[in-house]
Amino acid sequence: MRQSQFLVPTLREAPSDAEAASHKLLLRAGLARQLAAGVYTYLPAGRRVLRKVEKIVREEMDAAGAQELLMPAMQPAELWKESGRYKVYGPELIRLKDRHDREFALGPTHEEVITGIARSELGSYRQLPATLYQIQTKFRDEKRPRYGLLRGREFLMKDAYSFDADWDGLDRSYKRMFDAYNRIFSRIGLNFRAVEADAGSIGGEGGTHEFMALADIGEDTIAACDQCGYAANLEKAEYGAAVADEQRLEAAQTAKEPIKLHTPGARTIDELVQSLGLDASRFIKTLLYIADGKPIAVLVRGDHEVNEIKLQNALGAASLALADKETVEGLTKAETGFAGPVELGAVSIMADHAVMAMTEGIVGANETDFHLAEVRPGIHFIAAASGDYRNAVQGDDCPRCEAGKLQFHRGIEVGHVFKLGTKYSEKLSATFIDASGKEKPFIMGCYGIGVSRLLSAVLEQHNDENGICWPLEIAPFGVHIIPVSVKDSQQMELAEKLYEQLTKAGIDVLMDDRDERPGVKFKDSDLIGIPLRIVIGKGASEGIVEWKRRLTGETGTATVQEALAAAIGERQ
Ligand code: 9G3
Repeated sequence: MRQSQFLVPTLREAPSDAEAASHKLLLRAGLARQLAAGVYTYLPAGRRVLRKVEKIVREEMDAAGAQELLMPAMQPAELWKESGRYKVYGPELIRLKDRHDREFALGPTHEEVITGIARSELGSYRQLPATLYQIQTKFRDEKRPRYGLLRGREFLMKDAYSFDADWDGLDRSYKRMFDAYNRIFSRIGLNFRAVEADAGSIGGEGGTHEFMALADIGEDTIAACDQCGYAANLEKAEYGAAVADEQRLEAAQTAKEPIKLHTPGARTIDELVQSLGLDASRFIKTLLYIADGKPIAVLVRGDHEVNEIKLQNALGAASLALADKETVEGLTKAETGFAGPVELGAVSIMADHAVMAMTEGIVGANETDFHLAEVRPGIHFIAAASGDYRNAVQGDDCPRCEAGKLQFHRGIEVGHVFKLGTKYSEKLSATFIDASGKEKPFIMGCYGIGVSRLLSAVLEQHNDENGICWPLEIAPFGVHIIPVSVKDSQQMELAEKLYEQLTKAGIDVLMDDRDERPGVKFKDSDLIGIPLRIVIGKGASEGIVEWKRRLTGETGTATVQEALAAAIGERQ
């Protein structure tokens, strides 16, 4: 490709509203342009990268035995009403009416559509297992689209769906997809972790993993063990259970009455730490929630935070929210900030393991401006349940191995695999006839990769102060040929010869044949980030060229033959 004809409009500066590094590079390197909030045009260089990502995805999906199909973006509302999700999703689901006033949704995902296809086309167990996938545009009307392609409203997703006759089959399909994901992200050159995750709204019975690209801009927090392979989204991350120390047990025998402390205006842990000069871990926080309409008191240690996803899963509650001010004052007979578990009346108490492992703690006195000290869990209050209701913290013991400690990382979710079970096949009565002639619901799994988000995740991880450093496998071009002076016929002759031979060898080449100052060409080349640059300059008369590796900055001179061999040797 000749750069004088190639549309790759580079920018000196990114627009001020672009905050994330990947968003700035997306625009500055001429990869994409915003059409509307969260809606992007992929310019030729960006499209080339996407196609290479898709190629890798297809190769690994096909190798894993999945079959590619393509489903519509326009989905009849009936299917979503049948699955019960039409009313579950609010403004995020883009709805429209056709000319006959029939209701449609622009597909944010395709569980309903694919289950409908299985229902009518996969009638017999002989056709199972079947895994079908597509690479297709998704629509989700995000309230706050941001960071370029990281959170868009129209984006490219590979979504796959597996259909098995039984759970063992699903486990096999899930593992095949899981392994394919590892190969895809490794080939793309991403620094990623597969983490245990919470199934969230999609539900499903059997577990789920997220594939996280490590990046500070990532919205998710990962807790990963520094010794073994354990890694989980913080939503779900467990930790080595705190053990009730021995002295706590015998101390329980000598329990005295709690001591009342006057703590005027000290409502938060920080204020209490300030006024009493004690570490946050000496306190017990009491948070009042309403779960499915019922008040509950949740206790966590002062230096911990409640994990509402774990709490909601533990309760099996459909709805969970913090109680409002009036409710708290009604239940505790005190202003907010003084709630405690001692004589709290009919409210059931759920205490995190770490609280039950405390010998004694300081709690709200259920009296404005007062707290109670030397409160003994299990003596001065009884917990209806104790469990893992808190977020793991850095340095927690690993839940899987003895020696490891949990370290936190930020991550961008680029993949998500789910065991759905019969959640959709039952709702849509999608069944097959099993070997004994009985009708059975499919056991399903679903597997997504954010293809366009992946492009931005790679940009977040592969850049430096001069621009992008594309991994070779997905770079828009493999080699960037730069003649220093297009007016010099010797240089251009050599450049053309090199261009022709590299192209013939099947390498994507961009030739900067623009009549621009060398400095401008080199700056653009660093920004666009093509892995190998070959400069044709003064040495052209002796057939000598200069090369530079974008990632390492390593440079050298070589004959044309050597340059050819080097470029072809590491072919994309
Ligand atoms: C909706 C809207 C947004 C959504 C969904 C439905 C996320 C929705 C979860 C999934 C699960 C998997 C197949 C590929 C992998 C992910 N956001 N999810 O179901 F109506 Cl507006 O999409 N789907």
